[in-house]
Amino acid sequence: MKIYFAASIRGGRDYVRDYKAIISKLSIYGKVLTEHIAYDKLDDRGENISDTAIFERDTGWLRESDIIVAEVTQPSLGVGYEIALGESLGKRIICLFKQKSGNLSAMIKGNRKLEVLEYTSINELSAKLKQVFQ
Ligand code: 6IA
Repeated sequence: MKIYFAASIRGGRDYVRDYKAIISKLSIYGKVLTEHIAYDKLDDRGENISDTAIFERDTGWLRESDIIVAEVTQPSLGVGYEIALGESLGKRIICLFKQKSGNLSAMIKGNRKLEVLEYTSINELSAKLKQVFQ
């Protein structure tokens, strides 16, 4: 099972600790193609990669993934784009939204093709992910 995990990068990094915990939970069920999303300092990786290369690489991984899990609490243009691309490719898409963090966009909440899982803690989310993957 190849899992494409999407989460905010330039949209803001307020929830990076949650991203880390979510990736660790997802790893139980398959190979997370995008583990770098949880790196504390993406800019310090020393990786000399252009935005074009990031786009080509990430959309390539998205195409080869079996499922997309998008953390949508922090609004991100890139994550929104990845969700729409995944939908157009017919992928199963799970959106994770941390409750009490504002109101989720109607473009996500209102799309019946997306599965939205709301959570307040990683333990709670962990149980919900178990149901998704089993
Ligand atoms: O608009 P955002 O930056 O918040 O979009 C985040 C989403 O786009 C993530 O789900 C990623 O899959 C993808 N993405 C955007 N920027 C990067 C990135 N930058 N690396 C990997 N994926 C990305 C790294 C910059 C670093 C080498 C300096």
